[in-house]
Order: sequence, then C-alpha cells, then structure tokens
Amino acid sequence: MAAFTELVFSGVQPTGNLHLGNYLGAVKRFVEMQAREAQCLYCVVDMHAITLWQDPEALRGQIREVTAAFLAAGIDPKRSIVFNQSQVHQHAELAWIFNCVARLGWLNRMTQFKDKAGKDRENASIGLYDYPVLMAADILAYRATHVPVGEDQKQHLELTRDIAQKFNTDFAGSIAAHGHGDAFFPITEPLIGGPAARVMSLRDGTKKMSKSDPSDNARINLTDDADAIAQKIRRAKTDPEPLPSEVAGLKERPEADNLVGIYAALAGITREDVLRDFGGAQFSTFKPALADLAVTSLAPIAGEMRRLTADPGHIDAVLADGSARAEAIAAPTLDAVKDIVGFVRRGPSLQAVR
Ligand code: AQP
Repeated sequence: MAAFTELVFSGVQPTGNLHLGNYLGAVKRFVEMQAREAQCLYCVVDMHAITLWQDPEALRGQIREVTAAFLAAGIDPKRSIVFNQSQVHQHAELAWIFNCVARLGWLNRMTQFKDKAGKDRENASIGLYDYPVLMAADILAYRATHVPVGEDQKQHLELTRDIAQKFNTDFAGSIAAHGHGDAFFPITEPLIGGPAARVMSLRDGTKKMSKSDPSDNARINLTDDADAIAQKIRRAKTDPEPLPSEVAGLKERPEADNLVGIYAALAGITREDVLRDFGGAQFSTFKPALADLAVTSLAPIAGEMRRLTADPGHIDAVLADGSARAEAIAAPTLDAVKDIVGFVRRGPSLQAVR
C-alpha cells in the first residue's frame, strides 16, 4: 500500500432500496474522496445488515447491488478498496474487544437503536444493540482518519471516538511498551456536511428519506428509471409559496428546503447558488428543472448498475480482491491490538519483532 497520511473508511448496508439519500449523503462523496491523497476503503456492511432479519437469497443480491452502485457511481476498485465486511474476520474480532471497552451507558444513549427497536425493545437482536460497536471496529480496524457519512451517523461516530479514546487510555502503558507512542487508535474525523447531509422524505420534509419507508414515493431509488424519477419529483410534497431568494427564507419550509438541497447536491453547488437562479420561481418551474437534473445524474448510474448486476461473477471478483487488500491492512492492526491487550497469539509478537 502507498504511504498515505489519510485513510478514509465508510460503509453502506445491503438492506435493499438504496436511495438518493444514500447516494448524496454517502456514495457520491465516497467518489469525491478519491481525489484526495488518501487510501479509501468502501465496505458493504453485510454483518450490520443482519442486525434486522434478511432473507438470505435477497441479501446476496443486495450485497452485489450495493457493490454495483459503488462502481456505477464512479468508485474505482483499483484506486479504492471495495469489499464486503463478512470476508474480513478482523471486524468481528475487534468488535468483541471493543465490547469490553465500550460502556453500557454509552450504548443506552444511541437514538438509532431506540428508533429501530421501537416499543418492542426486548425482542430486538443483541446485534442491533451492538451495531455501533461493530461500526467502531469497522473504522478502527484500519485506523481510519476520516469517515464520510450522512448526518444520521453522527452519534455513532462520536461513540467510535469515545471507544478509541478509552482504549488509548486504558492500555496506555502497554501501547507505549509495544512501541506505539501515546496513542494506538486515531480519533477519527467525521466528514458530515454539504447540502445533502440529511435528505428528507419526498412525502414529509420532517422525516429522513429512508429505505424502510413503506411509501416508495417517499424516496428516489437508485434503480428507478427516468419516468419514475420525474413522477416522484412532480408528486413531491411542497407548499404553495414561490421559492425564496435567500436561504433564511427556507426556514420553517422543510419540503422546499429539501428539494433545494437535493438540487444543490446534484449540481455540486450551494443552496445560495440555487436560490440565485430560482428565487421567486414557483414549484411548477423548479420541479421540472430538478427532475431533469436528477434524471441526467441518476439514470446513467441505474443503467450501469443493471449492466454490472447482470455479471455477478465480476462483482464477486471485485469483492474478493478488495477483501484480500482490506485484510492486509486490518490483520497487522489486530495483531498489535492482541499484543496490547495481553493475548498470546501464534507468530512473533510485535514487541519481539521490534
Ligand atoms: N436520508 C439520508 N440523507 C443523507 N444520508 C443518508 N444516509 C442514509 N440515509 C440518508 C447515509 O447513507 C449511508 C449508508 O447508510 P445505511 O447503510 O445505514 O443506510 P440507511 O438508509 O440509513 O439504512 P437503514 O438504516 O437500513 O434504513 P432506514 O433508512 O430505513 O433506517 C450512511 O452514511 C448514512 O448516513
């Protein structure tokens, strides 16, 4: 591996219905990160997906579909490492060690668990509760410095930072004794931002655009064709006022704010730029312009995804290659962690090697 100073890691769950929020909040930004002087790892987090029951045959298809979306959006599997989580056993091993570092009180505060478990908390899987610890392991197995995610992942990223900090403190003596200085894990920087950090439902501007929304009209799926995209935007909920000319005028207008944010993110401009062009316009003018932009941006991705998913052998080969390259980075990290924690393992300890 080239000696990059930055290491970027992020993941997407293969839970079906990949949508515009996943694209703008995550995948599009993964592509942009490739321009940085950084090693980028993009992971299909299949072990996270099974925290809620998945049909096994469907899951296999969804893993390939997310991989296809990565490639179709412009992630270069030679430049970046594209892989699926379950092929790199270090994620699960490190998660166990982090289970012994993280505190119950920290996990009890996680809002995503509360939302997903709902009222029937006793019946939720332990994996769903432990989800953020596995996510910390995903990131820290590579000692990633930067993690691009949507805003909904902010709290989980804070937990990753807390786990890294506590590990560094709890094992400070051993970390120094093994030649790693005063900190083994970096305090990872979340990269959250831009006009589409939180894309909202097309039916309700106060709710996140979501895979699990029962209404398909609430989201634009990455697999939607041009007609479906245009129709969903035409039917998107709005208010009767024209667009304001200043961003401050979008306050208290969640649906208008959402559509302007989507336009800005697709065009690679700011909300201010959008309102400079469309301030004072009615939605009857703005929506067709947004639909055109969305179709131009997304239809080629959907087409390429269809082409790629028709050849599962190629996708599986990309994942196998990426998993081997990911493991080559994660394995020495895990060896060092085992030495730091005090495990006896096969092969020379890193201290002896030093
Ligand atoms: N609405 C969104 N706006 C911006 N970013 C978003 N992300 C998700 N939804 C939005 C970002 O997409 C990346 C992958 O997220 P995930 O795999 O956890 O997917 P999810 O859509 O959040 O999936 P769930 O939890 O299976 O489904 P729902 O949405 O039904 O709860 C992350 O970087 C995420 O921030």
